[in-house]
Amino acid sequence: MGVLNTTPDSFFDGGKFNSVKSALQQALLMCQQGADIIDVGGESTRPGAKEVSVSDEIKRVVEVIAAIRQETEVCISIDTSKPEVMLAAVNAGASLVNDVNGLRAYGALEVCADLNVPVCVMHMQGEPRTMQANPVYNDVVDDIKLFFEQRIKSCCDAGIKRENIILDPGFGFGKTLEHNLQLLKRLDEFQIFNLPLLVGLSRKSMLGKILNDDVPENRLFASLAAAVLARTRGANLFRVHDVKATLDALKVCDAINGVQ
Ligand code: 7PM
Repeated sequence: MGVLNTTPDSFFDGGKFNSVKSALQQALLMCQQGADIIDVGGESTRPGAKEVSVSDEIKRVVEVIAAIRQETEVCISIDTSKPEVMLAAVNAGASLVNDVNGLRAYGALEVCADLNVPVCVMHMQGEPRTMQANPVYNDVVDDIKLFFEQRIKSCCDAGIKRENIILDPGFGFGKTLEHNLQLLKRLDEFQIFNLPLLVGLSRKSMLGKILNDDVPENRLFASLAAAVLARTRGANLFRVHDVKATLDALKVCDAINGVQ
């Protein structure tokens, strides 16, 4: 899954892809490099992000999704927590909903059930603006397992098919470095649900903390190491900025896993 930020102030792509044309170019490049999914995000609720109205967010993502859809058949996911944006994005050609809020917004479960699309349910403790202030868990893996159990039940009760659910522990979302390391080390424990596991580790600040490097652009090699480690513990989908590099690393990983 290649990351395509349409926000003018996104943390890595930093406004480079804020026009539809350059967003499309970046999407096509990631497809060429082997991405199966393009994750289109236009949210304004991330830490430090500027406030943008729902209608502006819809306009931005719909334009980009429509442009990608015109050029390729690639699966497009919409990275949003807002049911209005989910609906508009799927109508414009997206076929997967990626929600960092785990479909907890009012109306999100119902919209996704109606749309009958796969959903990525991510764990986040707290909310983006304050989540990193003082994250606390009893046991981070056990607590997130319980969260997944509850969200899977809510999804199924709302009419979302169980086979349409993807789980994501939400690296960096209301977690200390210790929590993130624990999650990565014990990622295999989430295989109990028998559902696909998505991980977003690409260029995240947890890697910056390990490297003692504040610059996201300097975290590619650390991101590849993290992706490989996640793969050996059962991750199925990888939300990344660097598609070709990650795919190469994962190919080596899978080749070794396939050997007798
Ligand atoms: C600021 C804070 C900017 C966080 C960007 C981010 C994930 C995701 C994101 C993830 C899924 C980033 C994040 N992360 N969706 N969207 N899983 N499913 O580092 O880990 O890209 S945004």
